[in-house]
Amino acid sequence: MPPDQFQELSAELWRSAAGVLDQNWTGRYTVPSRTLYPHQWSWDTAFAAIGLAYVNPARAWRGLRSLFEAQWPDGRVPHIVFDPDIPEDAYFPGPRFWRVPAYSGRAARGSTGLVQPPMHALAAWEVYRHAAAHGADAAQQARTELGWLYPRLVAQQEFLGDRRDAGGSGLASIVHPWESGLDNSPSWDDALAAVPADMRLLDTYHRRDLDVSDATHRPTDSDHARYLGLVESYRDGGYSDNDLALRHGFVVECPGFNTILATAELALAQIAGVLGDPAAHRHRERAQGITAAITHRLWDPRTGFFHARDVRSGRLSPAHSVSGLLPLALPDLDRPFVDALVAAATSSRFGLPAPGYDRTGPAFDERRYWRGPIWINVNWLLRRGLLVHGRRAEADELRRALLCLVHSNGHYEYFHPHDGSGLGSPAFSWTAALSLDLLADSPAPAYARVFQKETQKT
Ligand code: 2M8
Repeated sequence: MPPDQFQELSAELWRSAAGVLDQNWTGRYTVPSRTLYPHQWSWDTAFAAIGLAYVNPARAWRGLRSLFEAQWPDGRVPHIVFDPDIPEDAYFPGPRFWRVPAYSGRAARGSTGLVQPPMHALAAWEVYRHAAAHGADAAQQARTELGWLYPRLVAQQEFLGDRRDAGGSGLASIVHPWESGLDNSPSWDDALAAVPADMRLLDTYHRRDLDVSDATHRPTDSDHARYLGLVESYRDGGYSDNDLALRHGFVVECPGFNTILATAELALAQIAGVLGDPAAHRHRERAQGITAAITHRLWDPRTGFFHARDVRSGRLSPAHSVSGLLPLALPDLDRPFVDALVAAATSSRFGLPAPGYDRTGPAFDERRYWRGPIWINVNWLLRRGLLVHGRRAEADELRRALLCLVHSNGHYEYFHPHDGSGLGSPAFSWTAALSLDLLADSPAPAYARVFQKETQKT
């Protein structure tokens, strides 16, 4: 595309992306989508903040604060925080199903008891980093908000690194596919096969998602029954993480989730530096430890790829999912792994922008979400990974492809892996937010460069 045409595309996309974020702002946080997801979602809030950093940093901070106000005393940050003004039947499973006590005093909102990938430290760092461009008051606010968030972000990491280390391997386990953020990925199929699908749950409860979206895009009824059964089991055990591998039906180490856990430690190292907390080196060491555990536990030398591990059976999932490409975002990943991931990302299995799952795999489904379509957030993480490892040309190409995809098709939740047409919700916040960051062409993350320099020194 000629440069002036790309400039025009950029200006249009900037306006429409800012418009989507505006439209999805509730006054306290950004909803992922007005139609399908009318509450506050955890990692969506982080992605929204990364885009709001350019157009409205005060909203970015407000959203993060609003989410962390619902943090549990044990440090977990809930995957959904419910809006008490939204009717119970607007989203299922709603607060009545989860039966979680509200933890935030007078402003209390109910929540789920699950988590999502801890993207928030990285988001907070990004918002902080851009604050000075908005003037002295914004810079001052950024410093204050960072100070408020830091201990809460540390508590979130400690919950995941400690309470959720069900395999004793130094990795956090997820206890539900919803915790991965890649909900319906074929990566969970093997582990889910051992979970009974109690179809009676679907007679008792109404699937609200099917009222507002196409059933061929959403999880099947039997998968949904398994999801509900897993929530009931975790809920009825008081959301306790004791003896998870013995008591709970789904305990899995996901490469994408743990990559984000490690990058959060790197962002915390940067934040600690700004706040004068001497713990910065401990965060870096934790990131190194998680990186080592990912390569030790989740790499399969036979496939040359990272796979999810079922902690209960000990088996690696055979699926090649985009989450297996995400360790590319780890600055401390050894060169042979980096080369293998770049080769996989550009191979016929994926191709950039990468679909959520192997194009040649038996479970590939062009429309069903997380089983084939292209998502902007995981590709945004892949671009960062390419930048972290100095793959500038591939990163630039991916950036342009993502921007053209969104510009031609709209700010959809996900995109058809062949023709790029928009699927799912049409005005989706993280697609808009990350488009703003891609347009701004943010360079390789500062934490990665510092981290690389320091490890070279030692
Ligand atoms: C999707 O997940 C929710 C459950 O959390 C759903 O399907 O109802 C996923 O794409 C997840 O990653 C995302 O955070 C959420 C809201 O956008 O939607």
